Amino acid sequence: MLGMERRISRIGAWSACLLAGSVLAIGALPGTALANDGYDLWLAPADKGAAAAEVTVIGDSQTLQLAAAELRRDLTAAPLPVVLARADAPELAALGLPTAMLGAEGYLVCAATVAGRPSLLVTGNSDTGVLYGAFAAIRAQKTGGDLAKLDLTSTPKVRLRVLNHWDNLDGSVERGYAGQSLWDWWTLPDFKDPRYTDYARANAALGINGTVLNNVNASPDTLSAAYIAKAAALADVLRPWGIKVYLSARFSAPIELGGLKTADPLDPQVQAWWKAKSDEIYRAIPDFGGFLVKANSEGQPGPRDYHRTHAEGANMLAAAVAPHGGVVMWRAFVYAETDPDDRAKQAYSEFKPLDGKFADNVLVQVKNGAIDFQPREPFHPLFGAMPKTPMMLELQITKEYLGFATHLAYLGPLFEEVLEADTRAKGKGSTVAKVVDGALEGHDLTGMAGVANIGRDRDWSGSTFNQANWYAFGRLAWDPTLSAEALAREWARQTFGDDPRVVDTAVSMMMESREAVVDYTGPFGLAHLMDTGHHYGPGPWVNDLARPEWNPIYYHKADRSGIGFDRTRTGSNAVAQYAPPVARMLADPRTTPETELLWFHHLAWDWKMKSGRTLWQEMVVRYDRGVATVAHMQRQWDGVKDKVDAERWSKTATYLAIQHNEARWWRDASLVYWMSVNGLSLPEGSLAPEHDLAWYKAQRFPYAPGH
Ligand code: GCV
Repeated sequence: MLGMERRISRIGAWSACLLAGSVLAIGALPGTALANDGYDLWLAPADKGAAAAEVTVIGDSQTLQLAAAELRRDLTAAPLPVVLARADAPELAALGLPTAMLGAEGYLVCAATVAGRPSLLVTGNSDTGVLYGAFAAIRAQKTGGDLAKLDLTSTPKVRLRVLNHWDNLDGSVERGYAGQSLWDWWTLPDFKDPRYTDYARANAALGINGTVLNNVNASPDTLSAAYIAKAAALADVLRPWGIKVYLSARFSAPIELGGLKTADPLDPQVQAWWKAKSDEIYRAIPDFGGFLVKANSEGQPGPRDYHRTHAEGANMLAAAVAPHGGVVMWRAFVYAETDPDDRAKQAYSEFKPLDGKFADNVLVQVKNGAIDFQPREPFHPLFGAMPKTPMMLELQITKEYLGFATHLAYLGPLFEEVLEADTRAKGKGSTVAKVVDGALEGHDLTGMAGVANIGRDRDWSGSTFNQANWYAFGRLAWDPTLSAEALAREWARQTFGDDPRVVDTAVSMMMESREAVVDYTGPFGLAHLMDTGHHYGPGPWVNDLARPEWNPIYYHKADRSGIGFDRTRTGSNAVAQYAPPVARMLADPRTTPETELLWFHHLAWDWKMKSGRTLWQEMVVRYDRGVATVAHMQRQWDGVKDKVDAERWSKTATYLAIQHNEARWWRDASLVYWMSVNGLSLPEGSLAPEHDLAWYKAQRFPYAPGH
């Protein structure tokens, strides 16, 4: 096994204004032969040879000037001079533009006569809205839009579009695979690395408007005066780009930092400590967004330590930030050995009864699935189950369970799958997207969080294609109804240029990549089969960890007679946590989607699949398909060697080779283990696993990143 040893190692449909003018030539992206380290992300500068746009700014703000600079650099051959102005500028009054419906952050880009001059107008109700409009115009041009016909109107569907950095104060990043933390806490607040500005630009281009700077497994020191000053320095850099800073708060900080004897949320001294701490933060960061909290999960302190509820804990913090307009994002990722029956049920059991008990400025932040960011999970049953509470969706952009930075896995389809899932909470069409964007229950406070895959690597995300996952998250947070495939195409054009062969190839690879990972790591709803701690590589045999729900055997329950977790009435009855039509569908293996079969059912190895094959035969087919898809991606990438700069092409090719080896490793290790349990042999013609089970069990990865 080669690679392994080496590394033991929407735009609103309404048209706002009429466009006049001639058809434009679209500026081609630069030639692709030169080395490219991927630093530019989706902001590759426009062709230097093309005429830069003439840009006029009406109004005076740093944000408007930044928007103008973006357009001057990256919009080329504009048919009209570009005018940037907030909608309340007197020069726009006579135009009667329908800007009221843009809200606080939306934008409008269209042809208009401004101060007697035909112009391409970029406007919005805030400076940030104008900035988003500028980026939208550039994106439209780079993705083949005709500037002469540009008529863009868009308003974000989700209010808080937030990256969650799991970055520690020592510079390490939990589950980070792109180098050390971007934040150089040591040299902050004095030195503001220019990368902080580039980070802000990249996010603003997508509409991301918040960042939680530190790990949810938070150090209390984050809230010390010294670190508040460092966070304030970052906030100063990010502010002009429309990005607010948030902090993860350790629930026991009043004890560790404040010297109190308790962190009981009902204790007046504790409440006073958090209020004073919040006041202190807001003095340094007047637009501080608020707190993110992981409580009573994986050893973190929380209100349950004091026999208080999550709502009592969250509301205490919410009261501290409310006078300043802050919010609390309270995570529902909770599990403990105290609820042994089914880890997948615990968040619902603890949170559902609290619906209606949270303060107005609290969002409950829920992972896409009930376990933990597995390559495929059914949507979390809390979506649609807490109508009185704003439910924030948490997605993982960093690929903890999908091959770290080395495996190519475009997560757009995973994100789309959960957003499109129908909770049936209020009848058909009650999608997770509608829960999250507030449409289903009329919530105004809405949010989406993505666990960042950003580090100090030159290419930011550890590989070129990983950048697409950051991109897709940001764009979906703006509009959860966008299509994963359209976003892949958008990203590929901005990343690789206009050549249709390269773009089509990249999109094709991306769109098959996630399902490949599902196939080779565990098909049909199998989950949590990875090795311990670092979560890299297979470990379906692991059965000796202290807590039952840490062991893969807890999740697959394979024995001689069958495999899968019975979550129906005869098992944990987790299906009952879903709305009745969904619960009915999932209660019967014949109506459960095959993609989630073993998540909900324990089935015999000879269960007849829709294909006519037995479950065991079909599992082998899927493992093989996963490996074959990676080989297909390799062939496709080989086909564009002459069309992509050598630097990005080679790194991607090498990573695909690693992925191919490791897909084979996952397949072989899994099959050899399943055979040791079920006593079956491989269907005729199947490749025998390369090693015996003992060999796979003996592999150790003490220096795997991100752990
Ligand atoms: C930040 C999983 C990860 C942990 C992570 C946790 C969480 O358990 O392995 O690293 O901790 O999820 O989301 O809090």
